[in-house]
Amino acid sequence: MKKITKATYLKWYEDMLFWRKFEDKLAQVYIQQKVRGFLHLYNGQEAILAGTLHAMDTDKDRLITAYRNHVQPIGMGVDPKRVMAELYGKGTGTSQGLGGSMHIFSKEHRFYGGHGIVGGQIPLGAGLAFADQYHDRDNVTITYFGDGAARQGSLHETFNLAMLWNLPVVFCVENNGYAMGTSVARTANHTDIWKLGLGYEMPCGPVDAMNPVKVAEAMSEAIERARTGGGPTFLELKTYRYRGHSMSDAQKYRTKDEVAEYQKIDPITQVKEIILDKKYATEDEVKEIDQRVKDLVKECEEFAENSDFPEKNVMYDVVYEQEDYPFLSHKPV
Ligand SMILES: Cc1ncc(C[n+]2csc(CCOP(=O)(O)OP(=O)(O)O)c2C)c(N)n1
Ligand SMILES: [Mg+2]
Repeated sequence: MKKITKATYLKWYEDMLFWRKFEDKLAQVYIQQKVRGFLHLYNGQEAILAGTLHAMDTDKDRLITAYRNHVQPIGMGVDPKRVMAELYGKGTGTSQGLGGSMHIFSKEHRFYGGHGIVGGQIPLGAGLAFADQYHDRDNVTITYFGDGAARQGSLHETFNLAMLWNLPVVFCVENNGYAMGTSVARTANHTDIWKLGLGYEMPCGPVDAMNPVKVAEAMSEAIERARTGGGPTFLELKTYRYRGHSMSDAQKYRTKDEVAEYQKIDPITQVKEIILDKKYATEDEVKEIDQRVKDLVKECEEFAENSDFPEKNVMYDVVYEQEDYPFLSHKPV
């Protein structure tokens, strides 16, 4: 595993804080109706991405996830200004403003969405891994999905084939305790989701995903296994989301005390404490990072605000078409 150093902790702190503040800004502009449609935020779950990126080779490995998908592409190298613009529906966005919140995508950065169908990306992740195996490339695909998706049939069909074909993929369930308002305990007879791997003899286990160190360790082992021909792994990343499922969620299914309990083990606070304890940075240096983060969020907001909406014609340029298809007469010339 790549060593976890002072530089790692400082990067984790700055990255996770930026992702948190980026999402806080989105919540704010959503209320102002500048960002519309659905908006699912990642607050609380940042250690998953921080730990995963440490373990990945981001120059070659791939990442796919569900609709809680604004910060992963940023982690993979997509310009955050373009992600913000996409959420605003602006032409400078990652998909020219036509995808919006649930559909961030960047093939160039090996980030494959952004999927609104719960569990839909599980077989797609295996497909990406299959392509790498078929072409003799030693890339690994990380496939994230929620606890709600873990009970979909698509998971079982995919696990079966992924093991049969020994695919280079790491399946990660982000168990944040709830699928919309339904707790994990209400959806199955046992709450150890990682055990679903046992039926397929897939290496599997639980991970404390409020701590990026634990995530990095588990992911490094799994990625190494996949890269060296050892096949898939299934990790249950135990996490928590602080905000509602989406922006319209009265959260009647949980108490404020429950949220507060998890905030006590907040990943950003944990990392900040280590930085200060080990004297990796002084309080003042941490404040400089905080300011940098604030400035970058502002830059993203201004970029999105000042960008134009796409030309209407773009709508016709991005859909599948064939020359002899009979209904093309609406296309502007
Ligand atoms: C196939 C399908 N069924 C239902 C829905 C509606 N739906 C959207 S999100 C969601 C909950 C999924 O929860 P989970 O997988 O735990 O992910 P989380 O939101 O917690 O990240 C549901 C049921 C959907 N989008 N797709
Ligand atoms: Mg969930």
